[in-house]
Amino acid sequence: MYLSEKTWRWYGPNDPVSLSDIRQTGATGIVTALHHIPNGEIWTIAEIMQRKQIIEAAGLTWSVVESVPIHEHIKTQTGDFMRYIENYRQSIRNLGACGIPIVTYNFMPVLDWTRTDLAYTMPDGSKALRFEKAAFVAFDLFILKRPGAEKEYSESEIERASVRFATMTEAEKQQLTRNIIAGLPGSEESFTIAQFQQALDRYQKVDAETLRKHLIFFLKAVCPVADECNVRLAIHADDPPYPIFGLPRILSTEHDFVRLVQAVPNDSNGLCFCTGSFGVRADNDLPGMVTRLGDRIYFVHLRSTKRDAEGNFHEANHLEGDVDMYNVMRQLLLLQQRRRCSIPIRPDHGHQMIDDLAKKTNPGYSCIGRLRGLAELRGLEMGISGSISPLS
Ligand code: DNO
Repeated sequence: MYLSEKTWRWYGPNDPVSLSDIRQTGATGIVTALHHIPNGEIWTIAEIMQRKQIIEAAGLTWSVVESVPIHEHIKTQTGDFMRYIENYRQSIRNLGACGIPIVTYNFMPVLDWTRTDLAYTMPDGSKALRFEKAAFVAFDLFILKRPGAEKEYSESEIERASVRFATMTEAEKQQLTRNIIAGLPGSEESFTIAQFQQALDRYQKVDAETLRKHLIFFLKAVCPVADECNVRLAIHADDPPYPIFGLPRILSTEHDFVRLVQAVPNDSNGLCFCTGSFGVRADNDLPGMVTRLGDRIYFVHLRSTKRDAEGNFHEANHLEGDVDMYNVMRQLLLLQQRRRCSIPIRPDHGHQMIDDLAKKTNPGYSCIGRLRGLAELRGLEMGISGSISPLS
């Protein structure tokens, strides 16, 4: 029976969760990146090996890179983008030479994942990440004051945002601004308001189809190299999975990914299947996506979100919320039997809870909440594995 490989995201030597902590979680694989290397620069073999040795000395394996970030110039095809693509190819070659088999990345313009509230109190007293629509719109309209933004929202959204903004204290406005543009863990970019507007302006001529063309161009350049050195690329879903700040987003649905594979069929062109990101859209059929896209799923983020009619969502416990985790896990297990391999999974975004409430933690990446998530997911997997035949 092929079971998933249990992995854990580690932000490197400064992460408050240490490698020896991670060994006690039940994870065997590490998901990490060389966060100190500036976006666009080459990851050298020496740097990769140094990190790999630290991980192996702790009795763990470096299973996945998350992420080798894509320089903004590659997304907009401006400036030195050909040099950055060449650098990316070299980083992939170097990772391949060091035996790191999977590289996650995303192609979201300007911002990586986005939330408005990093400490939303759940009924049980733990803290969750949340995307609150009214706060987000209030930031866009009344703090950023993005030209033309009001055209993108309905009257009732604008009304709710105005009411919300009127109740915010100065400190809350600053906190909201920081949450949105100062960069969540792993996003590698952080902006002031003025820099942020400039970064948005660079996309004035880049609509969704242009951005998709740029992604395809990038993959056509990088996938042949990745194929050759046995590295698999895994694109992460947009989070949230729709356009924000007037920026295009092109990896929000099953169809988006299918189009990418049709354009670049190389084996290395794969998906990081993130149930929490895709799951924010009710029209994404998650268990069905595992079955249909399965040959290309090289890495999996397991978490659940709970959405409401106003467009808010928060991170739910891993087995609750809108994600049908039972059927996702079941399809994943069947997929691994069909492919005769283990696929790395990681528990994503746990709640801040218990002792972690008093600690400084990376938002979404505290230890105990993810430990709970991993334990629940392992139990679910084991239970389902007992009910399916290894040959099915
Ligand atoms: C958030 C993460 C993302 C992800 C990148 C992949 O928690 O899932 O930041 O790492 O989008 O490039």
